[in-house]
Amino acid sequence: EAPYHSIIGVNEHAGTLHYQFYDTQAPERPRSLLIDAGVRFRGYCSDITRTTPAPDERRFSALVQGLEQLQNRLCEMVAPGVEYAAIHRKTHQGIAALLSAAGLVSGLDDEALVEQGVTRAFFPHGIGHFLGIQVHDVAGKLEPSPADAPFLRLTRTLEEGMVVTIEPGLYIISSLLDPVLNGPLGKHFDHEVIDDLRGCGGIRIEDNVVVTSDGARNLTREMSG
Ligand SMILES: [Mn+2]
Repeated sequence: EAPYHSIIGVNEHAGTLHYQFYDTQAPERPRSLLIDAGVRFRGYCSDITRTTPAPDERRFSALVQGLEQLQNRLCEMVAPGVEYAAIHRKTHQGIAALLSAAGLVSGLDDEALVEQGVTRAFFPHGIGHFLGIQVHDVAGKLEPSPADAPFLRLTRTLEEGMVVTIEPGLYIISSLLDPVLNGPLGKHFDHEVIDDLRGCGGIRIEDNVVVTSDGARNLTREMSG
């Protein structure tokens, strides 16, 4: 009853958003595990992601924890009358703060990290999508995606009864990150730390949230206690 093929990535594969090549050997040193999976129930889909660091991955664990705190704050933003794109923008600000707090970047303020496209190199997809009888339910896009969020599938103002995913991510994807690391902003990054994190791939944390009359219910967290 899975509504889509589960994405299960170990180590550097955790940073591949939708991959199709599978290793048949377990890695010598497990560092991270990302599971993006769901179930279909009475015709409706769920779409949940969790990332688990290996116990000895202190730096990666701290990043997972930081992203989880951000994800909780983003879920709390869900309410009727809120523009979904505003939650997406908040994500970029939060990731900027996290990159600095974790020591990956220094000497650039949060605003610059967003404006210069640094946060987009770490978080290249949208904050989420509608969820319903399809996993990426039709969003009835009334407007095109905003210029600063071209991959955002949903651009509507939230209304009671809508169900959305909130799924911030933070990935070490060489094809996106290396141009930034080797560009004019490169001196602001801790290359050694980032190189080490490549082996952990990335983080995504995704919950399913329903808009209520005065706020939201996080269906995923309710079920996981
Ligand atoms: Mn999703």
